[in-house]
Amino acid sequence: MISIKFMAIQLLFLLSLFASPAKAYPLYHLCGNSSDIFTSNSTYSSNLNLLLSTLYTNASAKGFATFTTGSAPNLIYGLTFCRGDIDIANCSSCISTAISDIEKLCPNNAKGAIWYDICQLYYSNNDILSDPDVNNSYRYILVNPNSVSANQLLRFEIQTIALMENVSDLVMSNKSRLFATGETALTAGNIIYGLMQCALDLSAGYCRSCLQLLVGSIELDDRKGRIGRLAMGLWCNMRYEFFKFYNGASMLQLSSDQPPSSPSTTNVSKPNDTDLAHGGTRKSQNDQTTIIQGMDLASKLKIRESNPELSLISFSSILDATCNFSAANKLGQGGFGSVYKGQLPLGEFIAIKRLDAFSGQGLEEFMNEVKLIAKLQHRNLVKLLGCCIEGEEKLLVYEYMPNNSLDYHLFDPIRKEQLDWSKRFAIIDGIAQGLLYLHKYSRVRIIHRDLKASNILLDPEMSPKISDFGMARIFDANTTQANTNRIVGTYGYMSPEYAMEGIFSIKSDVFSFGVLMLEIISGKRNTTFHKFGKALNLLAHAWELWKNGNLLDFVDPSLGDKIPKNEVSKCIIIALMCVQENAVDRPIMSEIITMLGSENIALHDLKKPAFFIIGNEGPSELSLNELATQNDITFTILDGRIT
Ligand SMILES: *[C@@H]1O[C@H](CO)[C@@H](O)[C@H](O)[C@H]1NC(C)=O
Ligand SMILES: *[C@@H]1O[C@H](CO)[C@@H](O)[C@H](O)[C@H]1NC(C)=O
Ligand SMILES: *[C@@H]1O[C@H](CO)[C@@H](O)[C@H](O)[C@H]1NC(C)=O
Ligand SMILES: *[C@@H]1O[C@H](CO)[C@@H](O)[C@H](O)[C@H]1NC(C)=O
Ligand SMILES: *[C@@H]1O[C@H](CO)[C@@H](O)[C@H](O)[C@H]1NC(C)=O
Ligand SMILES: *[C@@H]1O[C@H](CO)[C@@H](O)[C@H](O)[C@H]1NC(C)=O
Ligand SMILES: *[C@@H]1O[C@H](CO)[C@@H](O)[C@H](O)[C@H]1NC(C)=O
Ligand SMILES: *[C@@H]1O[C@H](CO)[C@@H](O)[C@H](O)[C@H]1NC(C)=O
Ligand SMILES: *[C@@H]1O[C@H](CO)[C@@H](O)[C@H](O)[C@H]1NC(C)=O
Ligand SMILES: *[C@@H]1O[C@H](CO)[C@@H](O)[C@H](O)[C@H]1NC(C)=O
Ligand SMILES: *[C@@H]1O[C@H](CO)[C@@H](O)[C@H](O)[C@H]1NC(C)=O
Ligand SMILES: CC(=O)N[C@H]1CO[C@H](CO)[C@@H](O)[C@@H]1O
Repeated sequence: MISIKFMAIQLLFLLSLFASPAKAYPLYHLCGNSSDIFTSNSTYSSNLNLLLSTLYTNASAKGFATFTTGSAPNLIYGLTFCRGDIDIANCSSCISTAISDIEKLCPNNAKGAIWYDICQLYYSNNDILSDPDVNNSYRYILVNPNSVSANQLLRFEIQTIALMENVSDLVMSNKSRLFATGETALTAGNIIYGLMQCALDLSAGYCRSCLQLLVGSIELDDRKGRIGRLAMGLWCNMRYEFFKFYNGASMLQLSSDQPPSSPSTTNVSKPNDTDLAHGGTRKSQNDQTTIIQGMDLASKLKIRESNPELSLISFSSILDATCNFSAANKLGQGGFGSVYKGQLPLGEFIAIKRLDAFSGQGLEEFMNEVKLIAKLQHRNLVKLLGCCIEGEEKLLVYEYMPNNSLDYHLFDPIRKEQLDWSKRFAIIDGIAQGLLYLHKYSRVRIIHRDLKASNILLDPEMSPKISDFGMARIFDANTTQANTNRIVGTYGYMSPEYAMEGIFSIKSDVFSFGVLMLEIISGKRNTTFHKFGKALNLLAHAWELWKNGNLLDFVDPSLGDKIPKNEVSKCIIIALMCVQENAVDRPIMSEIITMLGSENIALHDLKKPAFFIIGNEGPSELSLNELATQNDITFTILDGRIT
């Protein structure tokens, strides 16, 4: 497979190309390299004929087929499938065209791949079936050169991504189909139609990361708001257009223009800007503000566009909602202030963070930060609904999460029983997705800086939502890659470079993520682990077990012994990669997600993690020699693979 040249291309998207669906027209093809040539009338040649004709026959039954034939060195693997909305007759006709085209385009070649609008075919003498293209590196992208207007760009991008994310969810909801379509109205009469698909039999984790990479390509395109896009990998594909290009009704409709389903308008007064600027109290009670809640993303955007100040909420309505910040309403104390539960006049619950006094930032700067953070929308981030500033009071209003935070479940001997491995894995994966969005996919890079179990909230389905993201920004606007003299965060989750020198980057979040993964897998807090007569953290323990080949001893006993051992081991190893002492040795979130979604991961140079001994003065690094002397361990740098 390596020998097929990597090719991610963007061509002008010619609508006329698809004007006549009856005639299959190849969009693109790839062949193996010159050393992959076989001779005519060879065994390989007859195996390939058998493979292609079997793929054709089998796919003519259900629109999808894989097949393997021959024995080494003439072993050959193949995969073909049609778009999920295509009927069998058109499907077999497309595959038949693909077979005759590829024989002409890649004559006597051991490898080939060809894409059409409605079907695709791929074969190779490498085991592409049990080792799919994990990074989705062979992909083909066509874009429509036309763009939406500049004033629709943001809304188009967010709405398209929301649509495609919803469609991806639907793809994965039915394993016997792995295909979905959906639509959403950008403006009245301007409907975006989207389609996503994975090859049947692709594992859920890989299907998800495969689709995610394609959705990610929307934002990586310099934000040009291209009105149509077709992205095809070998194992999954995606397309959206402003016209309906698929057969059948859309399987999902993402509402945008219809009114919110639940009443969400309440009469709260909007602070008077002049008053705010002077830190004074507000007297007028006449303005009407809508609290953005209980609506889908597109409705929110619409309202926000037409009313940019909308997310301001009056202090008096917050006092009402929280019974004057009564102790009974207090949910907890976070790094930046206290959190209260509140209830709006119409009954909806909200969570309110009352920030500790902070300095160094003007009102306008603070508001800009809040607006920016309110734009971040991801299923694994807690939604910021609004804010309130009055006098010295600064409050942020979030959606309320009834299931409390992860630490509440994870570190409780009874409640942790509910967190079986599949839930824990889904939590790890969700946190990774949210963090990737913060680091990479959102419009600004956000470094969380205080990722820990108590900052992971759980929704009713126990799906994780990162909270307190963006707090670092609010507290210090100058923090994207610099040093900080105010070290926020929690010892134990902090990377060494951050704890010691105040240097932070996306890699310090990766470190915290690694600690969090280790906690989720072991069910133990970072600190409670005792070894060598000192409180030694989980990292050292995990490393020691990995070195000694007893990795599974690390796992929380309450998970029982029916865990998928390979997956669990893989997760511990990924966590160890994340807590590497040197930031450059740690993976980035997109790599972590790829690893979480694939069966095999390559281990390059896994080095000792950063060890801390927790003392009264905070963390101090335990040198390798010191640890080795204490326990007579010889550390070695390991390479290898787990399967
Ligand atoms: C062709 O691919 C093979 C692997 O299939 C690789 O070993 C070889 O170096 C490649 N040759 C060229 C010329 O790229
Ligand atoms: C392959 O076999 C066919 C018929 O058996 C024969 O006509 C043809 O010349 C052969 N080709 C080669 C390259 O040997
Ligand atoms: C696919 O082809 C193989 C080999 O001919 C056969 O054993 C298998 O039953 C076929 N599967 C389907 C779904 O037709
Ligand atoms: C193939 O697809 C076209 C366009 O969707 C459709 O009109 C036609 O009926 C299909 N052909 C068959 C044989 O179903
Ligand atoms: C996947 O991508 C990662 C990071 O770019 C790279 O290190 C790795 O070799 C790739 N794996 C494959 C199988 O191409
Ligand atoms: C779209 O996804 C969001 C976030 O996961 C979800 O809340 C919403 O219900 C979905 N909408 C549809 C129509 O499926
Ligand atoms: C899943 O997909 C199959 C194949 O299209 C379909 O027959 C079945 O009804 C779907 N199941 C659900 C629950 O939608
Ligand atoms: C809001 O105020 C208007 C008039 O000022 C009133 O008619 C309406 O009932 C109020 N809405 C609520 C939810 O109190
Ligand atoms: C805001 O308050 C100031 C002073 O109290 C007043 O002069 C101004 O007219 C008010 N603005 C609005 C829009 O109500
Ligand atoms: C909040 O305090 C105000 C003034 O002290 C009081 O009038 C009001 O009843 C209190 N509200 C609640 C819900 O306790
Ligand atoms: C951010 O940096 C700018 C210029 O580098 C400086 O003027 C400003 O005071 C800084 N703001 C904070 C909150 O440190
Ligand atoms: C020493 C240390 O860093 N302990 C932290 C471990 O994690 C909990 C939260 O789960 C923090 O509260 C501790 O401070």
